[in-house]
Amino acid sequence: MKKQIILGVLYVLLFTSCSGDESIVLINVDGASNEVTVNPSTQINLKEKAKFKIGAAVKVADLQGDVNYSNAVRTHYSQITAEYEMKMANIWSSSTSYNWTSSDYLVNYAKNNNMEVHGHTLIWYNSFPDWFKNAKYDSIVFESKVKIYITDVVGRYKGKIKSWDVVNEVFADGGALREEGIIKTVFKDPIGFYGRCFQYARAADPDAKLFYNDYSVVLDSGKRAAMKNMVKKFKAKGYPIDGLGDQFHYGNDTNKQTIISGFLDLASTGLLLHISELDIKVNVNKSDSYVFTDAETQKQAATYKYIVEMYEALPVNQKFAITTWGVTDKYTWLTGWWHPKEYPLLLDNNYNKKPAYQGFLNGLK
Ligand code: 9MR
Repeated sequence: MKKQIILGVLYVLLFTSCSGDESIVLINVDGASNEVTVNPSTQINLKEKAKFKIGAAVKVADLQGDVNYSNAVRTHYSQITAEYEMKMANIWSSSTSYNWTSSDYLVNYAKNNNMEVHGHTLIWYNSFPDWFKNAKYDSIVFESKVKIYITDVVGRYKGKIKSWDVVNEVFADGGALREEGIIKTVFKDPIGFYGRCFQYARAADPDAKLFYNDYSVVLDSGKRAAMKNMVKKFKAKGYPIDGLGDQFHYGNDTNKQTIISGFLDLASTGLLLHISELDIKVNVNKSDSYVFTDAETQKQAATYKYIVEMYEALPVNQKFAITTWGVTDKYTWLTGWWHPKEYPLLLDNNYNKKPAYQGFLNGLK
C-alpha cells in the first residue's frame, strides 16, 4: 500500500509496506533525497492497526476530569469497559431504583466517539448491593429479582452495548466453586443459576455477545478445566455462551510457555476469547526500592508483544478484543491494590507511549 500526503509545500510523506515491514520516509516533493526515517510505530496508534477491538477500562471521573485522559482513550482505543460503574452494586441502588447516570454517560461517550462498549459485569459475587444481600432472599425470589435486573440492564442498552460479561469470577483458585459471596449458600446448583443468567441476557438482547470472565485462567489448569466443564454443561442445557475472558493480570515474570499452552487449551473450546483486563506488573516483588529501569521497560514490552502475537495466532472467528485494565500508569488500580511503585500499562503518567505500547503494536499483525 502506498499513500501520499502533502505536508506544507516542501515535503511528501510516503508510507510503504513491504512484506509486513512498514516504514515512513520523508522526501522532497521533487523526489530527490531521503531526509529522515521515522519509526512508523511512533505514528500509528493501536486502534488503527488492530483488526479486532482494542479496549480500555475507563472511569467516568477521569474522563470528565482529565482532558488528556479522554484524549488518550479516543486516540488509542476502539472499545471501552466501565472499570466499576456498570457493576450491580453501582447500578442497582435500591430495591425500587436504578442509578443509570454513569452507565448512560459511558454509552453516550462511546457512541459520540465511535467506540463499542463491553459491559462489565452482570453477576459478580463481589458486587451484590448491601440492600440485596441483607434481604436474605430464598433461591426463588433471589433469581426472580436477578432476572429482572438483567432484563432491565441489558434491555436498556440493547444494540448499544454489544457484549457483556454475564458472570464474573465464579471459581476459586484450583477450580472449586468459590465459597465467598451469597450464591453458594442460596443455590444448590450455582452453575445452573449462572446458565439461566445467560438465558436472561440473551432474551433481553439476542445480538449481544455473552461472556464468562475470570482471572488466572491460562495459568491455573484446574480453573480452566472447571470453566470448560461449565461450558459443556451450558451447551448440553442450551444455555447461550459466546465467549470466555481471561483477565490477564499477570506479572513480567510469568512463564511464557505456560501462558501460551493455557491459552491454546482455552481456545480449544472454539468460543470467542477476550483478553479482558490486561496489565503487566513489573514490581513483582512489591519492593519499596523498585526502579523501573530501561531493562525492565524492555522486558515488559516483550511480554506485551508475545501476548498480542499469541492472540493474533487465534483463528479469526475467535478473536474479539484485547482490553487493558486502565489507560495510564497514573490511574492504575494496581498502585492501590498491589504497590505504589507499579507501572503496568501502555501509557506513562504523562500519556506518552511506553515501550510496552510499542511491544503491543509490534505484536499486532
Ligand atoms: O479495578 C477495579 C477497581 O477500580 C474497583 O474498585 C473494583 C471493585 O469494583 O474492581 C476492580 O476491577 C476488577 C474487575 O471488575 C474484575 N476483575 C478484577 C479487577 C481488579 O480487581
